[in-house]
Amino acid sequence: MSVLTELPAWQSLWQHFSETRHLHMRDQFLNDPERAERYFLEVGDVFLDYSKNRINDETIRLLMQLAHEAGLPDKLKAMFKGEKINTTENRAVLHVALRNRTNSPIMVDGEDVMPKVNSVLDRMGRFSHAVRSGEWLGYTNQPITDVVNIGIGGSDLGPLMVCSALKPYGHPRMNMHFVSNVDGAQLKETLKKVHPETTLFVVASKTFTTQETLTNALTAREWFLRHADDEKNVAKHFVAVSTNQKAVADFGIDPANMFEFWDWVGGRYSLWSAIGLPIMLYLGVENFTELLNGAHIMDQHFRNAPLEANMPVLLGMLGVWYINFYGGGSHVIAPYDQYLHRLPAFIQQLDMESNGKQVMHDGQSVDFETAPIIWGETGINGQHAFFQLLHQGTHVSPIDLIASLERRASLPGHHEILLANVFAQAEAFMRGKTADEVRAELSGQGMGKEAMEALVPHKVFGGNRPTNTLLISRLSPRNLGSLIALYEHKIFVQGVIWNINSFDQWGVELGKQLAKTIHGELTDKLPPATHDSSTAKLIDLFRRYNA
Ligand code: G6Q
Repeated sequence: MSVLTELPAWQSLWQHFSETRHLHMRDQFLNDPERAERYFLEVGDVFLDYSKNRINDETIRLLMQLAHEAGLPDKLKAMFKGEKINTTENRAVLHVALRNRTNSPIMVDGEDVMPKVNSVLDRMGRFSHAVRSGEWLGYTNQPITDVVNIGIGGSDLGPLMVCSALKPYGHPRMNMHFVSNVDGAQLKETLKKVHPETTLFVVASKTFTTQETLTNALTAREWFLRHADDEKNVAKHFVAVSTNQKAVADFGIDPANMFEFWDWVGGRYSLWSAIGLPIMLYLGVENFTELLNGAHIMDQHFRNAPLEANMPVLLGMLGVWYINFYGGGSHVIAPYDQYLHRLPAFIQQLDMESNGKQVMHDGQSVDFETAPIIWGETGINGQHAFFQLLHQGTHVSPIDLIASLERRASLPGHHEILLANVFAQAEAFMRGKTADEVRAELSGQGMGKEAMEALVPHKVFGGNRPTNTLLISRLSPRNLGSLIALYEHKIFVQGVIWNINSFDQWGVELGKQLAKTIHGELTDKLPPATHDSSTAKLIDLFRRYNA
């Protein structure tokens, strides 16, 4: 038995679960007019309505007791203080330092990290300003019009998601492109759209050893040199973002064109660092700073608010309630905003890579579930597709419905329709539709009794399906910063409860090693002798097709 499952609060939560699981939220709302008022939180311009969850005051009390018993307050302090909480890599975890707007010292190995954070931010700012203003010129003295970020995973998804989300804030001359896939197609299609004289490549890799990124970067460089001829022109069109200066120099990018970050920034938590350079190039220094400010607001709230009024803590503990007690193994992210269409993919990596773990800090196996499967799509499109399962399927999956309140002035009428859908879905997931309600509806349409009774079971919705409604005033850099930090901290909370290391990723590292042997066999024609018969057959098939 793990320490967690022996904690008094864990045991009490099981008891509480068996006493309350039959309760229906519809009745809870009827019997408690204050419910929506009580289960509502506001941080900056982020509003969370968590009243449509299968909880009562006792649930919250016990979940908070569990957070205390699991040591959340101390572990939270340890992260902010720069302690090496990433135990398997012996690293601090300090994405919060990257947006520490008060500039208070944060020490790692006896050194305050803030001066170097600020100095890289300054360099990024000067460079972005030069590119955006047209002062930075390409090899034929033309300003940059296109930025191609070459990176994968944490060195791709964050900047890609933020640049898509904040498109209305983007520089009108700047077109942003993101190449992560090594299949050749993504790079080929991107290169068709850009011109070597006006394109800036940002090669983004924390380690600068990732095969996909280096392969794409080399191909981009060859393409560039086919047009630009002279090696000396590379400096005007290629910059690197990395922690590995030597590998950047070996690759042929002048370290003067490298923007640094540090091993205490996890890949999936790195958009606030130099990995965010494409964001700054696109949005400008002021908007990037606003993104940091928004995250800082959430950091301060997370650090200082009491647990029961702490937005990331509540979201994290509600997740624990469903994952560990209800046995819900998935969680849906449904942004009602096309600009946020990459948010589900971003949070999917953030959560599943952080908490997709099966051993605790001490190496013992867990005896409880950890990270849920995160999935999703823009909510309105999801409604016309997988929401069927969410309403009537056998899986119960909590859903985060995310939207902004202020209408976009440019297209009247749209926003009301959108928000009506958000609120109606949340209500329907909570209430469901009873057999009597279905009968009343069908008889109102004049349907005969026999036909009606045959149809009733199909049109009944059990409801009682949990949702969080997360609203922001508007999709601004500041609010997006707060929203991302909210999810980062929610994931941290769950990692603490489960006593797992949320900041390593050995499964991803394995992927980086695995392909190497087979790559040699595909290219060098070595006999694929060391594999199982299936893998050997597949390798052989590939060779025959490419002989
Ligand atoms: C993020 C992950 C992973 C990583 C990529 C790219 O937390 O570790 O997604 O970002 O594998 O790694 P590099 O930045 O080192 O190329």
